[in-house]
Parts: sequence; structure tokens; C-alpha cells
Amino acid sequence: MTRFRKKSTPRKLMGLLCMGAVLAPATLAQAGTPIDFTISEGRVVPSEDFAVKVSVLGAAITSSGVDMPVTVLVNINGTSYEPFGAADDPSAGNVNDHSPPRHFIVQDTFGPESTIDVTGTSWRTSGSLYLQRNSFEESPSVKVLRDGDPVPNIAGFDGQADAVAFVLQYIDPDTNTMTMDVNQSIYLFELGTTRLTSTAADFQDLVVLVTLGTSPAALEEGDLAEASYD
Ligand SMILES: [Ca+2]
Repeated sequence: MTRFRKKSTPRKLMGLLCMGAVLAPATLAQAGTPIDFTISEGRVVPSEDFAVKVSVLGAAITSSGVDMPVTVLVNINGTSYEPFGAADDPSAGNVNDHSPPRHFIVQDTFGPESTIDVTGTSWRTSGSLYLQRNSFEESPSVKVLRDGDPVPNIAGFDGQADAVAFVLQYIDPDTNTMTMDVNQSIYLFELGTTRLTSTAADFQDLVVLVTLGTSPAALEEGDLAEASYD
């Protein structure tokens, strides 16, 4: 069990921690109030409601040079969300379309011990399901990036952009590490091959950012609460 404690700070803050593929919040408190939360078996045990923003930063997967559809399903406490179109419909839900990042704020708050995971699915151009991977299963097909992690160094397959190109705005060029709030995690999905040592495994078939906040309104304002832990 790992124990985290809020650093002292003169303002109210929200401590949020991303742990592995499971996201859960810490606690909200006034300055001077000791905040403790624990992590046990990879899960944070929080004590405060939180809200969720899901962003598709990009996608890139092809078959014989032709874009393959990719769909996204978000699961929060067993409830499914399909903010970018039907996740079982490679036409209606496709996010591999060279669009700018898509963002979705779930208009709800979630209680302690909630869990969040993301499922990415690739589809053959004929419309049949090709590969499906879930962040929660800690599959080697899904890499998780958090604050301070090394920048991914994975070449894009078949002329596609490298994984790093999808997360550029979350990189500290001085240290060449990821720089994010601790309430954010980026998921890099490999949805094209199960041979993860092959050059086809480029881990940008789907790139998803999950951000936790105190409320949907706070996320709308981009008011990412400060958080720290030691
Ligand atoms: Ca790819």
C-alpha cells in the first residue's frame, strides 16, 4: 500500500491521482487540512466526487494504405459512454478521420471508488471488427503516459506520424518528459497488430487523454485544479 499526502499550499486544491489504467480522485479540502488517501492494489481510495473529461487526441491506423475506422467507448462505474459516436458502428463512431482533437465532458459527477476505463476498437474497411483493447485490462497493447514519464519513442507505421506527434503539447522539451497534471493520463492504443515487437506496433492507432476535475463546470472552464503528492 502506498500512502500519499498533500503538500501544504495556500489555496484550496483538489488532489487527483492517476494510477495505472485506473483513474480515481483523491480528496478536496481546505488549506491546512491534512489530506491522505491510499493506493491499494493499483486503486486509489478517494473520498470526494469528481468529473471526467475524455479527449481523443488523434488516431492513425491503415490497412494497405487505407484508413481503418476506430471507435471509442468510455466506461465509468459500469456505465458506457459513446461521446464520439456509436462504438459498435465503424461508420458513425469513427475517430480515425484526421480531425483535430475531440473533447467530451461527462455531465455528471462520480463518487468515491469510481473507476474509469477506455475501450478502443479498430475495424476492417469492410466493417467487421478487427481488434479491441481496453485500458483497464493493463494490456501490453495499451501504454499509459503520466506526468514525468519519458516521451514515447515509437515510429509511426506506413508513413504515419510518430506517437510523440500526438502528445506534443504535453511534453517538456527541457527534460524530454511528459508534463501533465497528475489528474491526467494519456492512453496509447495499438489496435493494428498483436505482435507488439513488430514495426507495425506504433501505439498511436488511438490516443486518448482522460482528465479528472472537481465538476463538469470546472472542466468546461479548463480550470484544472492543482494537485500534488509526495
Ligand atoms: Ca498506427
